[in-house]
Amino acid sequence: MSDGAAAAPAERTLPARGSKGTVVVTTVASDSHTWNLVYLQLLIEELGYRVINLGPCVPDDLLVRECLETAPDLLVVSSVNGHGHQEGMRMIRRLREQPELAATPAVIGGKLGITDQADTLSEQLAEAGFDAVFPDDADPVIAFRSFVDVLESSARTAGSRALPEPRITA
Ligand code: B12
Repeated sequence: MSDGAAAAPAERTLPARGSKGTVVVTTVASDSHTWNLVYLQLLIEELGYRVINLGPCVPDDLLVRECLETAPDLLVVSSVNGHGHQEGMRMIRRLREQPELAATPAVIGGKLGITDQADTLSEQLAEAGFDAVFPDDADPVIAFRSFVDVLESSARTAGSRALPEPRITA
């Protein structure tokens, strides 16, 4: 840089692609799978949102920092390596401890455990603070799209950050 101006990260200099708001897409700290994140980014962009995709293996501290900085309209956590339940519980508690993030809509989905107890795991994740849980044994993408629809219509009628009733899809 010859003029001494600091270059901002490319992601932050892009104009918002969608007009509806910003969605942070992330996984948990141990999870190195990436195609799930790419898939979700494309899906959410198609729904009209700007997406900040944090990529694989995101430590809790980094996620909290990013969410505090960007104040997303929705946080989407995806995990497929089998640790999503365990690490998602820890992650959402860390986020909800921050007053600024206490009401941020947050969902989690994917292959959340290594047993077939999706119902129990989903209930625990919802109790810990997720607004919706989309385990992979149902039709998570269809359920997610209708969650976003409800989120948008509640925001329109009740002001921003209005949430649908907590829900679990299994
Ligand atoms: C490719 C792959 C890898 C690649 C990843 C490369 C990369 N750059 O991503 C590599 C080889 C690195 C890899 C590593 C491992 N993998 Co792997 N991997 C796969 C594989 C074959 C495909 C995953 C994929 O890309 N799918 C395509 C994407 C688009 O689909 P998806 O991930 O299923 O996501 C969909 C849904 O889950 C859903 N979804 C996901 N998240 C969310 C979130 C929300 C909110 C919603 C609504 C929906 C949603 O929507 C997506 C689109 O339909 C799967 C098996 C399979 N056939 O699924 C195993 C699989 C995910 N891997 C598995 C495992 C165990 C591992 C390892 C732990 C293996 C090991 N012992 O080292 C490591 C992970 C290490 C780590 N630290 O995470 C297991 C997980 C088991 C479980 N959860 O019960 C699987 C299921 C294989 C198996 N049958 O055992 N893996």
